[in-house]
Amino acid sequence: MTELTLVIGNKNYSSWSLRPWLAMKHNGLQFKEIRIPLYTPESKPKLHQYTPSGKVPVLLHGSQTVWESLAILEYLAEEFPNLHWYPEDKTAKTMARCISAEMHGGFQKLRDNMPMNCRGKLPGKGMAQGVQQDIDRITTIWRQCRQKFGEGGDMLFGKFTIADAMYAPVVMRFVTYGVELDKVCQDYMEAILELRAMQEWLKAALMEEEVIERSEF
Ligand SMILES: N[C@@H](CCC(=O)N[C@@H](CS)C(=O)NCC(=O)O)C(=O)O
Repeated sequence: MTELTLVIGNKNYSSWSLRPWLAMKHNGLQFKEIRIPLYTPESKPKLHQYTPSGKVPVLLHGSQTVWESLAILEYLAEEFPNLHWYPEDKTAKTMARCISAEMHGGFQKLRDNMPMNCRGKLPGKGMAQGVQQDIDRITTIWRQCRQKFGEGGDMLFGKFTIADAMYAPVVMRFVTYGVELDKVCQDYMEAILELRAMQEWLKAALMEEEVIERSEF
């Protein structure tokens, strides 16, 4: 099999890196990992060695270079169709695609004001104008998915899909900033946190020592 390499940033901070990493680990794909600490004087030249966008994540697969987290996940779903990436049911799959795209392109207030910081314990911080609206929309999505499609497992569509990978960094944000949620959302968050692959990511994140000032309060 052609080797897969995933280039990622700091595990404590890089929310976009977490998405494909989690899906690949959860699906049991073997891959090499290159970690580039972000926002240092050396970061950009190193990133540009691998990707034209100068950002992580980036997947290297034979002669293919794939950047943008959602494009990487879609690429993997095409390359490895025997693994589980999306729900089988067409309505559920369409919903999974829509909410993954909504995450990829949206929730800017939440992303700006509650940066992922796995080590951080910052309850009450980050609740700037507009953040609550993002939280309300995300929790509405989670409740709808769990209620309509969640049978057969603890994930948004029962079994783990790309949509769960896309929302996993939001779970980390809600933990770090102590966002209070209803039971359906709380149970979903706990299920994400208990995933073996998520535990592996968090263990490594907690061992990192780099501090990215722009992601700290
Ligand atoms: N839309 C991109 C976002 C990628 C992104 O912003 N990555 C951040 C890290 S989480 C990055 O590489 N920052 C380094 C930089 O901009 O120098 C994706 O989905 O992959």
